[in-house]
Amino acid sequence: MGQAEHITRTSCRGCHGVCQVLVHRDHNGLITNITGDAGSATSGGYICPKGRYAAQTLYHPDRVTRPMLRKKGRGEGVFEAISWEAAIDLMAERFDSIRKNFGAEYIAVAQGTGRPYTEFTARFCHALGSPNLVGPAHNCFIPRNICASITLGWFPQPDVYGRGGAMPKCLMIFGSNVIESGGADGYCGKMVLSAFNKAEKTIVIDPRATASARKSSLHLALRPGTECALLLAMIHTVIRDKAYHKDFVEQHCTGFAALQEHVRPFTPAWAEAITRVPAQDIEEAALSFAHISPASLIWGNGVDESVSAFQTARAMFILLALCGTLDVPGGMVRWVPPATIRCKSFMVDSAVSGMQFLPPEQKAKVINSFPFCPGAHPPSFWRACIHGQPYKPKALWLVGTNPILTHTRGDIVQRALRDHLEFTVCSDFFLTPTAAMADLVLPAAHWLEQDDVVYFHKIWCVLSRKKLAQVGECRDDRDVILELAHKLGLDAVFPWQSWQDYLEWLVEPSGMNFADFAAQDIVFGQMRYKKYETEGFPTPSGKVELVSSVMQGLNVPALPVYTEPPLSPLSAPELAADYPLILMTGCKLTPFFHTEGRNIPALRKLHPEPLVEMHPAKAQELGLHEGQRVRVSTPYGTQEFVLHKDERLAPDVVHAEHAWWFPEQKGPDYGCFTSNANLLFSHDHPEHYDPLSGAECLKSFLCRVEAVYEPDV
Ligand SMILES: Nc1nc2c(c(=O)[nH]1)N[C@H]1C(S)=C(S)[C@@H](COP(=O)(O)OP(=O)(O)OC[C@H]3O[C@@H](n4cnc5c(=O)[nH]c(N)nc54)[C@H](O)[C@@H]3O)O[C@H]1N2
Ligand SMILES: Nc1nc2c(c(=O)[nH]1)N[C@H]1C(S)=C(S)[C@@H](COP(=O)(O)OP(=O)(O)OC[C@H]3O[C@@H](n4cnc5c(=O)[nH]c(N)nc54)[C@H](O)[C@@H]3O)O[C@H]1N2
Ligand code: SF4
Ligand SMILES: [Mo]
Repeated sequence: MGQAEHITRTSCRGCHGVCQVLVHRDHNGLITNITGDAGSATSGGYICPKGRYAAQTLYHPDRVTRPMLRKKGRGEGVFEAISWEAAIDLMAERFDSIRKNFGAEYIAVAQGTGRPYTEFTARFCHALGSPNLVGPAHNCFIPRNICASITLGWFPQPDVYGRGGAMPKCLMIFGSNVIESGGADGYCGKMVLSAFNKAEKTIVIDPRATASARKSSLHLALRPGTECALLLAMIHTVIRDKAYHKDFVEQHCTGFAALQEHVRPFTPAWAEAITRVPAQDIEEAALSFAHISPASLIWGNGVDESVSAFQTARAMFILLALCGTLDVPGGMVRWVPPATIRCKSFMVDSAVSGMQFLPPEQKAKVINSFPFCPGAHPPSFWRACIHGQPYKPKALWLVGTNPILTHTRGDIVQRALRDHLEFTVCSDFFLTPTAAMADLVLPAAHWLEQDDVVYFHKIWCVLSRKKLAQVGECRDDRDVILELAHKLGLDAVFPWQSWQDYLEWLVEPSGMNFADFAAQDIVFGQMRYKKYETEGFPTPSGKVELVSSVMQGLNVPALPVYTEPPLSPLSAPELAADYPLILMTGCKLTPFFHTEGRNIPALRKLHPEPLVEMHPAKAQELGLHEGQRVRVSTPYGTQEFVLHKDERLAPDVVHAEHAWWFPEQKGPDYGCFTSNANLLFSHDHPEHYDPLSGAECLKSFLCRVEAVYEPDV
């Protein structure tokens, strides 16, 4: 390898991607190193292992580099390389025929977490006329987003950058571990840590004593799944002690009297019995959040993956409103995006998702019975593929997702893909367990191979991304979507000729072309605070709806109520006798992004095996030792993990990692059914879902842990 001759500033997309990084290339253009960018306003020089070793994914020998068509049975692993033209022609022909003969709802598009392609996958699905966009959103972030839109009309974000001249004085981290995992939801762990270190009061609400919990002023180690009860008691306290912001509540909220009445029974003592958090700690957290201003909040999957997910989010937004922290510097703000770059995030402008192009009669055909679940409800969708209720989808395009591992019941997902769907396409970097089932596999471009206007989540600034490499025939997902959309006659929704053409259109109002924009690297929005004083809140009443009129209209509880997890020591004591441990799954791991990274040597070395974490005292009681193979069982499945003692947990709470597969093992399964935390859950019990968002209780279940018998020879 020659000496590094070029260093280019770009932005990483190894996770939700907020870090600006420096990519070092040698004189042959080969990427030799990736480092943090100390001058970055979004990441301050941070880089995590996923970013640092990104070129190991880019240049990986197992990467899919050409479109591949299945030649033998599904999952037999025999593919033939075909041209892009043939691949796109085949998709256009199959999608068109299904659309004409059966209806567009029979074609579904599946996508993963927030990734570069998301604004175009949704748009393509809706343009085609299908409501069946399938993704992990019901368990992640989007219920909070939808809840925000009905409660206050926009999604408040923590103002942890200090650009408005104030940093949060009180910072609450609630069911999020972004400081350790590296980045999430548009926030870099380092920037959150720096705000955390500067705050006068820090409150961490997490069943585990995470790094931030250990450093916090107050750690509430609640029982998993009881967040809503905790929040109801915090609201009770703030109202009881008249600690709420009276002017804000009087001028900008509806329903205060009803709320006051509603929370009267939810005392800190009531919540202590449910959450295990001492009543005085609940009071201290509530009063600190109300009195130490500005107060800000980082929250995460700890609140999403529960049967109370939507009501928890409602309670949280109510607390934010009562504490008067909305849209103040250092509080929970509505970012102002750069005015001269066209919007590219459907989180900011729902029109980007193309939902307006979906006819109402098609919208009604969505496979989803939950009022606030976006797109298709994945468990319902996979079951529909097999049982045909309400109908049997025929085609599926999976773009950047590995649902055999990341959705519950990968066995059902695999059956749907292998035995039921008529035509499946998977766009990915690798032949994952999911891609191995597909009829057609498309080689996706990696972020190092993409030019982009980086907008998703980072709505206080927009970043640039630059194409710095090209491996084989890998191609930007969005460019593929554009070509296919044009073949299917969807030009009105996709008026851009090519990806490059779209990028030029996005930056056009700024007077720059894409090259100028890319050279500038970052464009800031002009932040203004307290915009509600002149604009109100974009809800039906124009105010923050403490009592939600939208929920009243749907005849669902319009003030937050707590639901006990369906499998818990309180709700199912008989079951708990056999399954005495509370199971949390899928807390994010620094070296991996969900299923990604298991085949990257530098990352796998950092975390070689699938772990289940347990308190040392409990391990001792069960006679289990560090590094031992153990079975984790629920009433719905048994999977194997390696035991890791972890003092951060309560003695009756365990954590099993998610998304484990073993690319070094034999396909098509690559060991994906051995240590798959998502095989421990069930699909067919309605009470296992949040009735409002369809969220699943991935962080509050019951299990037992036993040694795997290993014969002594
Ligand atoms: N039990 C349990 N399960 C969970 C969770 C949990 O906490 N517990 N967390 C859930 C959450 S929060 C989420 S968001 C989901 C995530 O679920 P998914 O988004 O399905 O995550 P991945 O499995 O990483 O799937 C990504 C796949 O896309 C490929 N890929 C990456 N980038 C691109 C790209 O730009 N284009 C294309 N075409 N392919 C790409 C990767 O190689 C990988 O195979 O998992 C959920 N699953
Ligand atoms: N390195 C890395 N970074 C990632 C990802 C990744 O896979 N790897 N995934 C990305 C994605 S898609 C997402 S959605 C985000 C998610 O990132 P986070 O929101 O941080 O989600 P988790 O790590 O799943 O859980 C966060 C914390 O919630 C706690 N928790 C568990 N159960 C409960 C509970 O019942 N109540 C409460 N209050 N807390 C609980 C856990 O102990 C954990 O510390 O991370 C993103 N960033
Ligand atoms: S935290 Fe995310 S964006 Fe930052 S370097 Fe790591 S993978 Fe890249
Ligand atoms: Mo997520």
